[in-house]
Amino acid sequence: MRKAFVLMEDLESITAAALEEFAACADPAALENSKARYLGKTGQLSELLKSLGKLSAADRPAAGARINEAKAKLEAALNRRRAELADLRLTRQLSAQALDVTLPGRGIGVGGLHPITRTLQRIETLFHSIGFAVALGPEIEDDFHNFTALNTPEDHPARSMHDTFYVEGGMVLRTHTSPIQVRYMETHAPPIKIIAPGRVYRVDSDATHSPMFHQVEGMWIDEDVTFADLKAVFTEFLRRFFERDDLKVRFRPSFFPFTEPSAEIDMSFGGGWLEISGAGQVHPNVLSAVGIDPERYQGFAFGMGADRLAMLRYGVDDLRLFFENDLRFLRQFA
Ligand code: 2NL
Repeated sequence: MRKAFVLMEDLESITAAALEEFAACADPAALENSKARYLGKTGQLSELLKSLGKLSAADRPAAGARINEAKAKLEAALNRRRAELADLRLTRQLSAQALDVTLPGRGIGVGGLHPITRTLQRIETLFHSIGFAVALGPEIEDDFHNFTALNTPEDHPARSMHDTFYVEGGMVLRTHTSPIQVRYMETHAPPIKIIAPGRVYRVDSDATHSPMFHQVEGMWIDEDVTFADLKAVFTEFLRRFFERDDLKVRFRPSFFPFTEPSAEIDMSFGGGWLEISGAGQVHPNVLSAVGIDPERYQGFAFGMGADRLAMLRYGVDDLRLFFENDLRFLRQFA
């Protein structure tokens, strides 16, 4: 016959060991293994219950009750530890994924206008202040508006595929913004006083030529607009654009099919001269082609590269920088 107090001593030590072990388990898997060792079918507590039979009948009920109490106590401890471990896991997970809500937001960059856009706007503002309207037109043009109406002969080299981008249906990517002015003259009677800014395209690509570039053309047509008006208007424009009242401007004889007489316009720059534009009196054939009477109306037209003007104004020495869209470059003009 076994002594009840020996069994009770075993119960005490098993319970204490189980509680200690549960508390020491660092993860749910270890805890469940530990549970099996004490509360499982072949666990220490179950073995103790089986040994009740070795007690006297008088000792058995009290001992059985004590064992069941101990079992309940261990089950409660087990459940508490399960909850603790689940809590711990959640806390770890949350802190691993933690957002620092005190960090400043990434923000949306404020963006800025491209230096060529700014240059075009500046040119538009200056001409607008002396009465010129801004006219626009399509970048894909027909042969008539890009060449024929501009008194350009059928065999002119500018018409060759070597110089001009041809697209479907005999259309071209406009090689200048003159067709804007041709369309304007077709739909408006003089006085005509406009500038025509925009993208133009030529088969040309090196350090100083891009296949796409920007032009600003302009014209003033009325009954008595002369070459002297061209000189006054253009000189004033350049002085205001470059903010130099002492800027010198010179007109050299030249040739264009669409003007007669024609001139290249140079401005003083660093002790020398810099070619800045072409110009002239609109050719009578151009006026006739758009239905304006050349016996009654006359005036000047000019055409200049806006990219060149942007390079000069901002001190940029490579045209290609404008079209690479490298933000380190562009940010400087914002
Ligand atoms: C140049 C030359 C020029 C024009 C453009 C023009 C337009 C019409 C009629 C007459 Cl609709 N002329 N435009 C006139 C002279 C020169 O540009 O070398 N530009 C960069």
